Amino acid sequence: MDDILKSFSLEGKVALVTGATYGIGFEIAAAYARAGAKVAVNGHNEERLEKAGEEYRKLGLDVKTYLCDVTNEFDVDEMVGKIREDLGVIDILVNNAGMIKRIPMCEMSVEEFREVIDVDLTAPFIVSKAVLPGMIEKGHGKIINICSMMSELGRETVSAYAAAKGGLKMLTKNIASEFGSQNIQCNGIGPGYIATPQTAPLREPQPDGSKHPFDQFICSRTPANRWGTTEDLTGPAIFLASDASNFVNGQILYVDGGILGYIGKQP
Ligand code: NAP
Ligand code: GCO
Repeated sequence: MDDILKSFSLEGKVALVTGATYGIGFEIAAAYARAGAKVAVNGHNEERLEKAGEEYRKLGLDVKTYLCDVTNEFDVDEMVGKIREDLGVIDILVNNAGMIKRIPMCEMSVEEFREVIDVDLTAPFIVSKAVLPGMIEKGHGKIINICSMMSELGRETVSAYAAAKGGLKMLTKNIASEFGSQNIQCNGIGPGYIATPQTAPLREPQPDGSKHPFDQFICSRTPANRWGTTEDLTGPAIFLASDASNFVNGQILYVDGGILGYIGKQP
């Protein structure tokens, strides 16, 4: 029994979580620190990163913060080098940093489309490329890409986001294919609709105090009948970072309260 539980431990592992100043990234980084990992927390806004550092300290968690825009290859390489000096070679990477633009496709400029692709798809390529040599050297590694319902489903107004998250699913499978023989596992987590700042505009109550129509829509599409919490993602994130998942590779683990398995409420 003890051995089984030990296989879920992250004791002594070095983890980098991108975009961990709040939301899903913050919760995963905190969970990794609690599970024994030495955690590098990334963000691209100095003020928010400092504030997040204080939040982690208040929780009694000893993490190190790294300011870097993950779309900039030069800065990412520098950050990964700095983490190596401070904490050691990275064992676990979570590509979590992300953004969304909700704009009808014909009104979206190509610059806006490219910006979303850059953060949500190109950045995971850049950061994975920067950590892979260390993982190969060390003889093992875990890369976890934060995908989405939009890795499988479309919806009005999120063309760039869906294109990026669909691409991220395939980047996940490709990293698994290319580096699996070197004992590196790359998997994705596909969160359902999770209550974070990213989804706050979809949950704001109406002026008359009633639920936002999108909020009602999501609850009705989710067999669990609620939004997910950031805590709902921590168990799966620990599993995919730990030795307990050493033969799991190229998979997307959907943590969605059942959305993808559900045809929808009968009328
Ligand atoms: P969020 O609340 O908007 O947080 C996004 C994080 O990414 C922040 O820490 C932000 O930090 C960081 N970030 C954005 N651009 C960055 C950049 N260029 N370089 C470094 N950091 C950057 O989002 P969330 O809801 O927690 O989502 C986290 C991830 O899960 C995203 O990839 C998102 O697409 C995905 N996801 C979310 C949901 C959901 O329902 N919430 C569902 C499925 C998937 P700073 O702005 O402080 O730098
Ligand atoms: C939206 C949402 C999403 C979710 C998430 C679903 O506008 O539809 O913001 O796309 O955040 O990615 O898994």
